[in-house]
Amino acid sequence: MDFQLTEEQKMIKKMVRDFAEKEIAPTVAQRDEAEEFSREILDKAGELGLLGIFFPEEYGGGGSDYLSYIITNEELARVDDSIAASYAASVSLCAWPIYTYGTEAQKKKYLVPLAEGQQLGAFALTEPNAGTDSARQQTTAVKKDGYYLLNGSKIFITNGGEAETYVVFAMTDKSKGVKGISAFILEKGMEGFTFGKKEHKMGIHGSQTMELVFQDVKVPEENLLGAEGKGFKIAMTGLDGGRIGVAAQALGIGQAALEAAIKYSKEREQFGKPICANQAIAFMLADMATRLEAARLLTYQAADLKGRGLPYSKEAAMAKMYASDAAMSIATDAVQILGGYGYIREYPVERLMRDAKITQIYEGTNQVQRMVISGQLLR
Ligand code: COS
Repeated sequence: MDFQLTEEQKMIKKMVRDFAEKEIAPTVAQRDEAEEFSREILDKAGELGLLGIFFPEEYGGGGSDYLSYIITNEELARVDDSIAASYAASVSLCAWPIYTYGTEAQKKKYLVPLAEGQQLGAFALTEPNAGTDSARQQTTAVKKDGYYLLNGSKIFITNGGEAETYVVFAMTDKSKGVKGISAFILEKGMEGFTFGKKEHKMGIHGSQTMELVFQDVKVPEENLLGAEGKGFKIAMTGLDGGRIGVAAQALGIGQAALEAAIKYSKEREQFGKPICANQAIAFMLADMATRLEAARLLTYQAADLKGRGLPYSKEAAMAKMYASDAAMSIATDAVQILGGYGYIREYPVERLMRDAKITQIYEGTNQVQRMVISGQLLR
C-alpha cells in the first residue's frame, strides 16, 4: 500500500490550489452572499483541463488518473464548495456516464466539449416523488418513429439552466419497474425542454439548482444512453462515483474549517494567552484533524479502487457517509472555536458549516449510504 501521492498528483494538487486561491477565493464570500453562479470560473477551470482531467486525450481529456480528479474536487471545495459541486456534477455525473455507456458518436458529440470545458453538464434523476426511492420515476419517454417523447419534470438539478448537456432518466416501460428506466442525453434548447423554479438553498449558494420541465420533448433515438431499460444501472453506477466526489468535497470543507480554526486559535488571545494554549481548544483541534485524516484515507481508498477498475460501490458509500459527517462536525467545531466570530459572515466558517450540510444529503442521504453498505454486507 502506498499512501504517498505521485509526483503528478502532487503537481495537480498544487496547480488546483493555486488556481482556487487566485481565481476563486477573492469572490467566494460575495458570490455566496448574492447566490451567484460563476460560469467564468468554471470556464477557467476548463481552460486548465480540469473538466476532462481523467478522460482519455482522444475524448478531449487530460489522461490523468481518477485520484487526481478527486484531489481536484477536494482543492476546489477547500476554497468554494459551490464551484466543486458544479464541477463534479458536470464531470462525474454527466460526462462519466457518457464516457462509460455512450456510443462513439455520443462521445464525440457530447463528451469532447464537456471534457474540453466548452460545455457544462448536469444529471437529472430526482423528482418530487422519486428522491431516495429513485426507482419511482414518473418522467416518461414514449418511443415513436425515430425519437422518444419525453414528459415530466426533475427537481434539485445542479447546473440546471446553466448546463448545455443533461443526462436525464425516464420510464420507457412502467410495467418493468427499475428495468423500465432508460437514460437519455438532452440538450439545452430542445423544444419543450424548459427550466422551472430556481432553489434558494441553505448553503452552496454559488451553485445553481433548478427544476427541469419536459413537455413533449422530442429526443432523437440516437440520444438514448446505453440500452433501453439500463437507466437505473447507469444512474446507480454514476452515483457510486459521484459519492467519492462528494466525499472529496467534504474533505475540502473540513480542511478549510480546520485551517481556519487553527489560525484563529493561535491569534485570538483571552486571559492573556492564545486560546489554543487551552487543552479544551487544542484537543478539539486534534479530534478534528484525526477525523479529517480518517475521512481522507477512506476517500482516497475508494478513488484508488475505482481508478483500478475494482468494485468500489460500498467503499464509495462509506467514504461519502464518513467524510460528510466529519465535515459537518469539523465545521461545527470550527464555528464553536471562533465563538461569536464564527457565527458572523466576516469569517468563512459559517459558510463552511452551511456548505458541509449538503454533503450529508446529496447524491444519496447518509441513510442511503447505510442502505448501500448494509445491502452489500448482507447480500
Ligand atoms: N451498481 C450497479 N447496479 C446497481 C447498483 C450499483 N451501485 N445499485 C443497484 N443496482 C442494480 C441492482 O443490481 C439491481 O439489478 P439486478 O436486479 O439486475 O441485480 C437493480 O439495480 C435494483 O437494485 P436494488 O433492488 O438494490 O435497488 P433499490 O431500488 O433497492 O436501490 C437504493 C436502493 C436506495 C440503494 C437506491 O435506490 C439509491 O441509491 N437511491 C438513492 C438515489 C440517490 O442517491 N439519489 C440522490 C439524488 S441524485 S444526485
